[in-house]
Amino acid sequence: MAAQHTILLVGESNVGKTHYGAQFLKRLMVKECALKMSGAPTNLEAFTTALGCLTEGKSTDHTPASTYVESVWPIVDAAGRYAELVWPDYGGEQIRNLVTHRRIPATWRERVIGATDWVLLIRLHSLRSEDDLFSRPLQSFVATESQGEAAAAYEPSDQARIVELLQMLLYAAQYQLDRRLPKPRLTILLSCWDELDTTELPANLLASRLPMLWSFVRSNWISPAVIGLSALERALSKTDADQEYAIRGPEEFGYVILPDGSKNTDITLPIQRLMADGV
Ligand SMILES: Nc1nc2c(ncn2[C@@H]2O[C@H](COP(=O)(O)OP(=O)(O)OP(=O)(O)O)[C@@H](O)[C@H]2O)c(=O)[nH]1
Ligand SMILES: [Mg+2]
Repeated sequence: MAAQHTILLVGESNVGKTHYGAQFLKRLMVKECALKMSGAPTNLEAFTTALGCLTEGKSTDHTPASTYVESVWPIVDAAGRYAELVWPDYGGEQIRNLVTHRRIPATWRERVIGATDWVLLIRLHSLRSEDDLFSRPLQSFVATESQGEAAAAYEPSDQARIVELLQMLLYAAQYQLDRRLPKPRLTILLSCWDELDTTELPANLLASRLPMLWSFVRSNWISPAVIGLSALERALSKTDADQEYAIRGPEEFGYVILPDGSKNTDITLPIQRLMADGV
């Protein structure tokens, strides 16, 4: 029986889920990459608009909040391992709502339980870097508390929200947290890497920018992978076509920064690694 890799692709709105899906699919269809399409993919509608826009050198729209679709891509890796990759596309608000409403709808619970691998997309550039006890004098915290309204206005920091999200997903899937988890494997993709303008290793950057999240991840997973992802390589506009894109084709753009810091234009590698490690 073919291994089924159902990816729990988790990312809030605007992190790059749709563009990564479309670029990944395009690579599978036309390019030399570690993974090859080995049959007819189904349910491509989710990505056809995005593919059309990218071919013209434009970026595509935000996915409607209520949309949830899964596309199934039969793939083989270089060693001949076959898998069905189940790749979702959905409006990222659904992820934000899990945490805000502190409730996991049955549909999402099933997805969490059914997933073989978790891939979390984080766009560091659009996260707020918070003041905390280490960057602000203690008095300022006392001052806020005494204002009385602080409790009502309280909003968790971005990294606290992501930790909360992971805790909710782990709880929904009923994983025991008394020891570190080998499965589901966790891959963190730092998306839109081109915006960050850094030469740091992905894991080091995550550790320095979101230390609490990194500490949570490391204490709960045996070998989390942190990979930089630039699915587009550069910012695209929705209206002004990027000529180079249109001429060379979107598959000529995009790269990943692997955990050891090496850059590779094969954006299918984060998923190829999951297949190589076995199910
Ligand atoms: N610079 C840069 N921008 C990117 C990259 N990938 C995506 N973007 C931009 O980031 C924005 C969000 O990308 P989407 O793929 O629509 O994000 P999403 O996660 O699908 O968002 P929702 O559909 O709202 O859940 C778009 O304006 C993209 O053009 C990248 O690799 N580099
Ligand atoms: Mg989208």
